[in-house]
Amino acid sequence: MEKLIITAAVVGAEVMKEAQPRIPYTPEEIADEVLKAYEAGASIVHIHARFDDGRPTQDAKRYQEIINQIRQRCDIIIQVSTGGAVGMSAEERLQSLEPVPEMGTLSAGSVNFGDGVFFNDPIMMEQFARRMKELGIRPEFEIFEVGMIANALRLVDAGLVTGHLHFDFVMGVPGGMPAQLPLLIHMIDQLPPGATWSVAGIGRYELPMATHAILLGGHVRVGFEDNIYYRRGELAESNAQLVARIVRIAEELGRPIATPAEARKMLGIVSPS
Ligand code: KMH
Ligand code: ZN
Repeated sequence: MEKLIITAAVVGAEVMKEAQPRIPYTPEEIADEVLKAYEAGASIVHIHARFDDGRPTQDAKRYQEIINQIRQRCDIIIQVSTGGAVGMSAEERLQSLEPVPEMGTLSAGSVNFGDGVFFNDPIMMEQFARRMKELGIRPEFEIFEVGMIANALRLVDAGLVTGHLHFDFVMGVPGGMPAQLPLLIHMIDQLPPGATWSVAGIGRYELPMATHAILLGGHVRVGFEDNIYYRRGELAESNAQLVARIVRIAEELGRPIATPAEARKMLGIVSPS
């Protein structure tokens, strides 16, 4: 089977230090956490920027600082969030693309998200796809609901996303699709030939969904953005601890781990930023 790409989502927009004291906020904290996840086996890092006090921001300079810090430490593939936090405008969210990272997320539709709505109407999706195409950034489609695969493929049909297609199924967000194996299999069936996919299971669903993905030939995302626990009632020590567990399971199940260079080839990413 294909080598396994592990994405470490080391910091999202929602979890605060009050809930997980080890979540990184500053560029230095984020880059240190990324290095540990890379050393544990992650080949992609998915990042959100935070102010020093933990508030989420999509400020281009802040992303540039984080990218610079990561680049001083390792050659992991850097994927920025264009989702930001619920309630941010498209213009605000698009700023994270300005440092021209290798990858960016492209959320393929609107979805209830906790108590709010994560808004991505067709005009916004086109805007995000167009900007990533202009800058040569490889999108990762974020799929929170089954129908979003068709939304993503509409962008492909319109010529706004070209080249290799990569999908991330986010399963278990309160308001989005549940983390259930039959749903995952149904979604895999909808993908065009040659597309790659990963699963981000939220909370307690992270580990079982990751294990399903390893067995089904997909890829895996883990990290504090999605899950702060190692097991029930026990906070994870680091993002690296969550990555290391996936590496051990994958090795037992016969999936060697992709290096960043190998992942770049698999995802059609031409050159590091
Ligand atoms: N924070 C969520 C509202 C992404 O990174 O692109 C959106 C999100 C998706 O996390
Ligand atoms: Zn995110």
